[in-house]
Amino acid sequence: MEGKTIQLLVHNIGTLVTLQGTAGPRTGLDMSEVGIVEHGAVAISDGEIVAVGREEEVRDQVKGLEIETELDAGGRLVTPGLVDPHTHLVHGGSREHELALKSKGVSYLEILAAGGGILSTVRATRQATEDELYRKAKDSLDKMLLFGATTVEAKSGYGLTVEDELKQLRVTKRLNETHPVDLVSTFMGAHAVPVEYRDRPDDYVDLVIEEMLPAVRAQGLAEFCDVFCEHGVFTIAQSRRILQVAKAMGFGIKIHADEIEPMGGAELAGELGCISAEHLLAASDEGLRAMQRAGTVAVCLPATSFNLRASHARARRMIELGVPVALSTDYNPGSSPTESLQLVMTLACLNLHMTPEEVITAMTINAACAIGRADRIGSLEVGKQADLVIFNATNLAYLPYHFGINHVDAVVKSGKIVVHEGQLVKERFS
Ligand code: IZC
Ligand code: ZN
Repeated sequence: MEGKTIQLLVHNIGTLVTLQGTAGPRTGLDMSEVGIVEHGAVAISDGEIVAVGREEEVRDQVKGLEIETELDAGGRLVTPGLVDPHTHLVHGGSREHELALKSKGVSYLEILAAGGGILSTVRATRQATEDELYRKAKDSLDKMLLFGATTVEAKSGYGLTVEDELKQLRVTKRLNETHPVDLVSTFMGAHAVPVEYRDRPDDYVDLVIEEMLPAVRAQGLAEFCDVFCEHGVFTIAQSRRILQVAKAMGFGIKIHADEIEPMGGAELAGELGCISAEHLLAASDEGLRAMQRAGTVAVCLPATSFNLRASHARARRMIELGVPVALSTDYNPGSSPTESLQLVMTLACLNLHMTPEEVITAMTINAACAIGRADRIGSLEVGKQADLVIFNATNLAYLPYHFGINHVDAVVKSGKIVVHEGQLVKERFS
């Protein structure tokens, strides 16, 4: 600590949720241990946390050091920056016309089979320029930040040609370089079978394996590979082929599994050692056990269930079986057009029967594990990146309770105040 300058001291924190303790992913009862400190403070130097805990202790540790900025949290609630581990951030167009179809009872897979759904976003994304995709995604990323997200995963999968997939991934890279929110990039060429391949889906799988994956790898445009394993989309056998090759090439692997039909996607996630499996509404106990053995994180998406008026992931069963649970918006133009992790908090409490403590664990340390970032983010501990949120609330339960509004007062990203009094601090953006 000697000789350091304190870039920022966040003090007068009423309730400081640190998530200190088990490194994660957290399972079972550990998901309820959120490491609360009352009358807390966080000291930051060079973008990293150098002291965190009770205010007297933190002040003692930084005694004699120059403090550049002090931020008074006003006795409110502070948590680690929220981590959104599953989004389809970059895309063209929107699908509000599907709302009327949904309210009439037309299902998600019926809309897709009729050439709508994902395929209508594919048309809009192919038509859009890189700048147009960038501006639209930036607008959503600003909203995510305003709602408290400091790291966001973003998938491709609306190009479905080599060039259009690379175009989407380049937008993610450029946003990561210019926006304060950190992005983690996932290649999802196997998101739908494009119309050109409708009658020969295995040829499309070959294209993904032989051309897309090597191009994405060579250009360093994605860290993870994901597949939409679902009836009418990609089969278990096709998903296995793609993910095995991706793994051998050095990608981390993820799978949209058992969202609508129980297909054995959770079992496959365990078999292949996926870092995470997503949705899982219809996952069997056997599948969940396979995930538990492999340490695969279950990424639950209750805003999608809400919006599709579907059933809900069995989060309580997952927690009981020792599967680590994370939560995400699943932000996308079809099944979950929302950037708000705070809405997801409410839905997770009411529909997945999770407690506010489990919910914050699922949106911080466990979400960080789902994208391979738990060494840097997801908890407020010495040596980690200084990403935190000050909420206009005094306790954790207030966030899911008072729903449909934004409680964020301030966001600190890598030690810089990027949201202040609920507004973006524009000079922090390049
Ligand atoms: O655009 O509908 N579920 N993929 C799998 C999505 C939803 C995104 C979309
Ligand atoms: Zn998804």
